[in-house]
Amino acid sequence: MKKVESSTVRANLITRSLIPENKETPIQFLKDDNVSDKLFYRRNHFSYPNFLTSFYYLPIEGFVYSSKTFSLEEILTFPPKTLKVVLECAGDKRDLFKPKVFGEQWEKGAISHGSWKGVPLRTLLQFTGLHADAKEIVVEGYDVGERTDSNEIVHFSRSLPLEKALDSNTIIAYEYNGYPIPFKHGYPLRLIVPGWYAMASVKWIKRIKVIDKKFKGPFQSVDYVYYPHEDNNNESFPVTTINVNSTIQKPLDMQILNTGIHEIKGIAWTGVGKITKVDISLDNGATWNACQFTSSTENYAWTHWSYIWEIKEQGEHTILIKATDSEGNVQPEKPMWNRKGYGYNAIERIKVKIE
Ligand SMILES: Nc1nc2c(c(=O)[nH]1)N[C@H]1C(S)=C(S)[C@@H](COP(=O)(O)O)O[C@H]1N2
Ligand SMILES: [Mo]
Repeated sequence: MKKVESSTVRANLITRSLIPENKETPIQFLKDDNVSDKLFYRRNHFSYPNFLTSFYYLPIEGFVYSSKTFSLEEILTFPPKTLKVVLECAGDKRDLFKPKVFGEQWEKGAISHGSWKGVPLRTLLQFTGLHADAKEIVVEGYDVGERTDSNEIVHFSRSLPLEKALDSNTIIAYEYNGYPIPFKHGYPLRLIVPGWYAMASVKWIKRIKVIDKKFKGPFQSVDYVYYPHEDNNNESFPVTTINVNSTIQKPLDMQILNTGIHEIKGIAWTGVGKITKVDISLDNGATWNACQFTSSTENYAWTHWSYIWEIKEQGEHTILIKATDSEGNVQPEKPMWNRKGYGYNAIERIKVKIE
């Protein structure tokens, strides 16, 4: 009998839908901080676009002094910036909301981490200039399709307010982990908006348009809006910054363990500032202990944490994890329920049984 090599036993993406392709990362089994495209979650609103990548140009137009079309070669000549960034889908952990909400039932794997290299958007805008009335920058993707709510045929497009668009960390990326961006993740150019939920990071950029008003595209005015109420749109507000959050990677939820010593470990991340603290509770929140950081803590990147647990008592145990960031944001006990199920970040909770 042929021996099965351990190198052939590996994790795969978990399929949520095939057309469009929506698949999540098996986050419990992820070891790499530069997530390879094999394990990078995929979130698409439409089928993959068809366009000539060998004849690619990026136009910037609208409320600018002079429109300009950049070639890829020209973009590669500008001073680059490389950033380690968490991309998290706003719908990550959606399946945990109670009551449940409609939409892709993402568990904990609609998140990735890697190194993006590109040119700050502001560098390109220095060539075109901005009109005094300029208000927002719209970034349009090559992908198109029909909206289920309006039957309208639209491109995936999103805007950024000037302040975020001109932030030196908002980049037009052309490399991921040292290589051209994999096609499914936005080749040849992708907007990367560190600190914001990943709907802002538009793939396959077709053009950039400066406008003098608020952008009203459906991926901004219908979707990616927090609707706090079940039956009306009162008090709604846009989804932007990533909430402070954490995920346990080991042990697994509902795993059976022996008495003894176990390492509990995982990741924590936030959209503003850095992770400053990750606390663990093994008694349903009565007492909390600090976890150790096992990686550096940096803006926009995820942080690894670990806790060594010595457990002698058999039976069921709940493990709670609560991250805090440098802005004082803490994971709440209850998530902010909203009709479209965005931004879930309640205290991370799993159960294990000790035998
Ligand atoms: N052009 C385009 N950009 C897009 C999307 C899309 O459907 N089309 N989806 C957005 C959403 S909601 C997420 S979560 C991320 C997913 O990026 P990934 O597929 O590289 O993981 O891309 C964002 N950018
Ligand atoms: Mo998303």
